[in-house]
Amino acid sequence: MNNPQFPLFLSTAIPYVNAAPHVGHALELLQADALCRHQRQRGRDVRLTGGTDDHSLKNARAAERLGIPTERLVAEHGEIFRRLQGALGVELDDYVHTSRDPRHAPAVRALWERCAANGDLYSKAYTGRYCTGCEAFLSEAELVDGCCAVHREPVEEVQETNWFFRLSRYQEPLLELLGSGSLRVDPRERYNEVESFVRGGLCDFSVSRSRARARNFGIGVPGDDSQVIYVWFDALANYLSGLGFPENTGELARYWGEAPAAREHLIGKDILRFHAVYWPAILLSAGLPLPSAIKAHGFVTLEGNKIGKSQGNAIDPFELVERFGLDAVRFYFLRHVHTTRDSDFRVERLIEAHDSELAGKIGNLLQRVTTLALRHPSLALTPGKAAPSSDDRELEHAAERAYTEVVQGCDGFALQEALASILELAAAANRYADAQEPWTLSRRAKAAKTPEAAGDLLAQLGHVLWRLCEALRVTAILLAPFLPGAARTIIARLGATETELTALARARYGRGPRFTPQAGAALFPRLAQAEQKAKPAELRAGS
Ligand code: ME8
Repeated sequence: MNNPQFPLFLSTAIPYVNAAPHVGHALELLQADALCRHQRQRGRDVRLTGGTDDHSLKNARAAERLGIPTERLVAEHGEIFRRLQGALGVELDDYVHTSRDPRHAPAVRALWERCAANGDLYSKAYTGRYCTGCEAFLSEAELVDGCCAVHREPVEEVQETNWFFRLSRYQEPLLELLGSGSLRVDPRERYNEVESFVRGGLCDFSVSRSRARARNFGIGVPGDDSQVIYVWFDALANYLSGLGFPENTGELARYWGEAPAAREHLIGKDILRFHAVYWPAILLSAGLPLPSAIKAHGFVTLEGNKIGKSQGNAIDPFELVERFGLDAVRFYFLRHVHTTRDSDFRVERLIEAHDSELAGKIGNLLQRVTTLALRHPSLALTPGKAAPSSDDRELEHAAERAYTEVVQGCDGFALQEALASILELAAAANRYADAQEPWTLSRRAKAAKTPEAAGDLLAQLGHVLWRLCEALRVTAILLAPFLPGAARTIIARLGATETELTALARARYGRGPRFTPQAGAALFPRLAQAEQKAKPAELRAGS
């Protein structure tokens, strides 16, 4: 349901806070932020949410290792996760810390009670193999030499009486939802994975744990004080608790009610089953509306291995922003980390991409155009009266193509392609400048012998510069969801107003205002040179 008339609820996953955030968490926030900003440019009412997943065993164990109360660990780490959005220039509308937000526990209990009332919860004695990394029991088929295939750690045998959720009841309804497209899963390969998992038969799963195993940290099972609610049942409910469930709030009705709205979860591919199978089944049981789409991104890897909090290979996103600046970091993760496939993190690539693509194609063009325009302060930048030349038309087509492809890239969850199209527009503008040689027009106009000759050359120069400013204006609007700061700078340097950036419809070539270019520092100062001065040894080692 991608109708811009309907509100869009988009959530990020809520991370465990057993250690500091890494670039995988940054990737997810950046993708969500870019998607939401793009939708807002299309006039959409969007709510973007995040939070922290506090009641996990791994949080409790991390606190034990540090010798501090779990409450303190989740509060301290939770604040670091919360700060990450600001550092990345991400704007979330809501943030739920599951152990501290007063809205959360009542929502989890209400959800539980609805499932219980529907006859889907029952208690049984059970023996299973639990992976704390996944926070899930694993089947025999999911183990490799007794270890979790993802975390490569031995699983623990657990014998307990737990509450179970009757997932087995929901195989047919889930297949129907998936097959009909009411529950979309992107990309296609992830859809296939979910579909074949559901088709293979669904087993009931444990939705509680003993208080002892949970280190007494969690939300109590209603009516059974010996158990706390399983961390995934608890965490998934954050999507509702932030909207005020079970209270009948306006926000709940707007974003998660019966009225048409898109309800989308952006997650990593490792937690697909929880979102595309368990969560819809819980909602079906509770008689609540379902998500309409699950978008699964790939992993950021280091030398082929998933970057993880406890893998010893974490890369600190705060440090990256500090060292390379926000534009470079946002650009790298949205353009050079594939949206849905795994991508290896390489700092050399980040530097090179910033310098050759952002600085080389967009920054350089902006500098050339504004500098030249400022040499002729009284020159009006206006499109000429003559019919557009074939070069003019080519540039216009490049702008139209970029517009279409940005929309396709965002709708198709291929953000790297949207950004590639914007760069292609900048490349077309550079080709146009090279062909029209406005600097030669400027020189010849200044050296012209007669006012008429100078006038013709200046009119031609005004026309070429207007076309280049227009291409930069369209570039800025299309770029705004990805690099909001850089987009604002481009618009300011063109002497246009920031409201240009608020509506995607403004990104049609030819609708530009009167430009009055302004002087300013280089938009994307080259990183390679700065790095060579700051950290020569490190750069050499990596290059
Ligand atoms: O799974 N690359 O928390 P989490 C890309 N609490 N994304 C990555 C990544 C990487 N290397 N590592 C992690 C949880 N992520 C649960 C979520 S939601 C109700 C509960 C992504 O801290 C991961 O795929 O392990 C997930 O989407 C998010 O970061 C939080 O992961």
